[in-house]
Amino acid sequence: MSAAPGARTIGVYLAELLAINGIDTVFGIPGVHTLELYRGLAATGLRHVLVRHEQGAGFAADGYARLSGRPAAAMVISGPGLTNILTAVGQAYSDSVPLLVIASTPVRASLGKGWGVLHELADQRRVAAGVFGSARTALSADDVRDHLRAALLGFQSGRPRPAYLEIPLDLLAESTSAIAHRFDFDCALAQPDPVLIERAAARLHSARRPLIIAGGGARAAAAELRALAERLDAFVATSAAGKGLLPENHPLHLGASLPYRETQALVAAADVVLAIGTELSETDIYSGTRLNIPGELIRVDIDPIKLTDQYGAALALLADAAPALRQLAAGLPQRTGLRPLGQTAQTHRPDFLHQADAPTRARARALAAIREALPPHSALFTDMTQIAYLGNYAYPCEQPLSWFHPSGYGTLGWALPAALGAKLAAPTQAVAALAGDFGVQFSWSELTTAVELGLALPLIVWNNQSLGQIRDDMIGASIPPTGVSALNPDLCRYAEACGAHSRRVTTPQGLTQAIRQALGADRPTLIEAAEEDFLP
Ligand SMILES: Cc1ncc(C[n+]2csc(CCOP(=O)(O)OP(=O)(O)O)c2C)c(N)n1
Ligand SMILES: [Mg+2]
Repeated sequence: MSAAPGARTIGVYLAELLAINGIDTVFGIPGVHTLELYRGLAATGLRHVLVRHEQGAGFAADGYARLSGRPAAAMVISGPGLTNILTAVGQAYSDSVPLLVIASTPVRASLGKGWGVLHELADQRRVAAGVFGSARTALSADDVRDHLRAALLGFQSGRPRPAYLEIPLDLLAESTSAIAHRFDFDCALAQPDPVLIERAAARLHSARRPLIIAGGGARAAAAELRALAERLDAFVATSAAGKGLLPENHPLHLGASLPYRETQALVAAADVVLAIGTELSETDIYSGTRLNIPGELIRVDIDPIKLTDQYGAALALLADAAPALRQLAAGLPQRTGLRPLGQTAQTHRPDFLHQADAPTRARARALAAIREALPPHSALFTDMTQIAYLGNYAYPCEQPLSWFHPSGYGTLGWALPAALGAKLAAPTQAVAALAGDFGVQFSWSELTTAVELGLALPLIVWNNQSLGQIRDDMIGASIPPTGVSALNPDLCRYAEACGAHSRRVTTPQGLTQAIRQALGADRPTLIEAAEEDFLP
């Protein structure tokens, strides 16, 4: 019997749908359960990046999407492929990243039966549903199309969250004559209500000490934010995800300084606070307590949940940041003279070096050396390490998308694979990674992936020979330091064994120079900087 015209497997159809709908890169590791997905990748010519662990696939797709704004996909096998990628999904969820994960499942007949088939989970979709923003199972070719449509368009129609699609492996091998189409979708995010805009503008206009807090949700609205702040003459503080929304030296910019008491005092003294595209979460404040906002709180967010959370807003605008900021500014006359005592934000900036201990000064010197080496239009991906916690505030940024940190979920091992994915998305841009000596080992098998791809990627490792933050926390809590020092392998020799370049630097100048050289190299370079060498 001859096949129907246009017949090919559902696995091929799925790849066609991805390609025609703008996915150009898929990170993954194939297995016997995903063979039919790989038939599709081969048929469409979609770029596949073989990583060394599924967590690396998720982190890389995350970095790709964060820097480019375009969703990327990861493909994993049933069972362990899915569970391995879940940490990366948790990170993407908390930082609102459009990450698409496609997984196989065992054959339909076995699902939920507990037969013990290869890669079996008792309920795979439920495992995913607890971590992803959405989790769907396709049971037909039409399901594949509809679920992919929902996942990809969902990234545009609201707050992006990672999306999961699973397809039984026997379905992937079935034939279909369905034709892959582009999902037509013209969608504007929620526009603010004009009556509420007017009320919010009136409140901001009459405020004596207005203050703006902006987060990652305002990433695409830097110009609008600046215009409104200047119109109001209001100080702006950002979360770490909002770094660079205003140029570092703008006279109204307090920087990403919410965790510091100087800025918290200004927030407490403000009579109206406008919080825009920010969760105001524990990891934005990082001082163990809730931000004290006694003034009137106006919130702008595309996620309705944020408008009714623990920071009850007096006035809530369910809206995309850019139009809300634009319309607020349009309703306001130019105000001046509202700044406390007529001073610029610089005079209120937390002075993180004042009375800082020697290790903090060492980290500040290294951060300055990294900043010196990277051009303004560059992207630094950072891990959970003390130098990055300082950099969340102290690393100066002139534009958004310069500094990236695994803020909410806070997982170790994110920086290197995320930078790898970002470099693939923006090959001509300077991209670098910064990790601690312990965290880098979580995912440094992806260094070989970067070598294979010939990526000019500096991987800066801040070596304090310990799980430094946890050690300091234990000491601070009078707990005898336990489990906080580990034997490191020779970091540079490890990099060389992977086929990467390596450098050990001992001065800020050496660090700057090594990063510059690494940015022009034919492959990644691990640059080791020991904290003890940078002490003042
Ligand atoms: C997956 C995961 N496990 C554990 C932790 C807890 N944790 C946070 S920082 C840290 C120490 C990391 O050490 P290192 O990478 O050397 O950075 P340092 O604090 O020394 O700068 C640990 C274990 C975490 N954030 N993520
Ligand atoms: Mg360390």
